[in-house]
Amino acid sequence: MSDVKRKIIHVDMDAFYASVEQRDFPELRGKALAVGGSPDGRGVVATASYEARKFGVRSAMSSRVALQLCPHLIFTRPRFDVYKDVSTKIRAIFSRYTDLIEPLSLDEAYLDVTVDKQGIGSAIDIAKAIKLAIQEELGLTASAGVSTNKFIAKIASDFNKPDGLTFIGPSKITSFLEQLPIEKFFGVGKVTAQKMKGYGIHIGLDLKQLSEHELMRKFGKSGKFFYHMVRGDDNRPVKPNRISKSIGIEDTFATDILERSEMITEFRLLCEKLEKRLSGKSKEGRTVTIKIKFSDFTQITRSKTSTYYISSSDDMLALVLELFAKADTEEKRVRLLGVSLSNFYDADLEKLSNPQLRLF
Ligand code: DCP
Ligand code: MG
Repeated sequence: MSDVKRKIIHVDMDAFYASVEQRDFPELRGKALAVGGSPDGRGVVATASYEARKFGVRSAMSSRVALQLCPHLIFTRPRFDVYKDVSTKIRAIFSRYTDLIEPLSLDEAYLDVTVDKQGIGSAIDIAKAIKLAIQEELGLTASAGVSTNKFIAKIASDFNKPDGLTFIGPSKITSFLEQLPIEKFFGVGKVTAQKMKGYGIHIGLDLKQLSEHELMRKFGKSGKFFYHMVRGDDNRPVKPNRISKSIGIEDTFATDILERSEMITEFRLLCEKLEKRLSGKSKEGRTVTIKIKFSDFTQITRSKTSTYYISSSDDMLALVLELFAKADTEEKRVRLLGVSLSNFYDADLEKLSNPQLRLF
C-alpha cells in the first residue's frame, strides 16, 4: 500500500441524535433542540440541533447551562434504539460501496474506497453517492471528508458541516495542514492546545518548525505523533472492527452441584466477574443469557432483554435470577453455569456514561 495512494472517506452524521428527532417529530424541525437530560436535574446535553448551537449549546454541557444560553431550548430524551437502528442502516449503505469500513461511533466511520466496489470512478463521487443515499433513504444529512489518509479525511468531514463534502487532495495537504489551528489536530485536546499556545504554536506551520526531538521533549510520545501528523504522515489502515456480539463468562464445577442456593451464589460470582470484564471494555448491553449445563452434558440457555443498557453485576443478576427462577433444574446435577451479555450499545461510543441520561 505504501506507494499506492489510498482513498479514504470519513462520514459523520450531522447533529445525529437531534436530526433523528427532528426527522421523526416535524414539530421539532427548525427549532433549537437539545437531546439529553432534563435541565431540572443534573442532566447533560448529548447533542444539540444546529439551531441551538447558534446559542452556544454543545454536547456534554449541563442542560441547566444550556437553558440559560438558550431560554427557548426544547429538551427531548434520547431514543437509543432508534439511533442504533439508523446506524445499522447507514452501515448497510456504506457496505454497498466498500468492504473496508471502520465505524468509530454510531454516527461516524472511515471507509477505504481505494478498491472501487461499484466502479463509480472517484472517491468524491462515491462520497456524493453515499450522502445522497443517506438523504433519500433515511431522511438525514451527513458530512463527508475525502483524502488519502484517515486524519485528513476526518478533519475534512468537519470542515463544512452540516451537509458538507470536502476533498483534500495530495497537493493541498501540506498547505492545509500548515494553516490548520493546532486544536484541530488529531490527539490535541484542550490541555495540549493550551500548552502548545504557550510555546507559540498556534497553527500547523508553527508546529512544523519543531524537530521530532524537540516535540518529544515537550510532549513525550505524542510529540513524535504530532511530528508525523503535521507532515500528513498517517498510514493507519482502515480497520473493520470485529465488534464482539456477546461477552460471557462460565464456570465448570469441580463436582457437580444440586442445590439451587449454591447455583445462585455461583451466578452472583459470575455476574461480578462479568461486570469487571465489561468495564474493561466499557461495554453495556441489554440482553442477558444464562447457560446451565447438566451432568449428562445436556444444556439449556435462557435470555431476557432489558429496556435499558446495563453492565453492573446487580442489574445483570436481577435478570439472571428471573431467568433462573423459571429454569427447571429439579433433581438434576449441574456441572457448568454461565452468564453472558449481548445486544451491546458500545458505551464507549455513546459516551453517555452519565447515569441521569442512562436512566431513560
Ligand atoms: N454524543 C453524546 N455525548 C457527547 C458527544 C456526542 O451523547 N459528548 C452523541 C450525540 C451525538 C452523537 O453522539 O448526536 C454523535 O456525536 P458527534 O460528535 O458526531 O456530534 P453530532 O453528530 O451530534 O454533531 P456534528 O454535526 O457536529 O457531528
Ligand atoms: Mg456527528
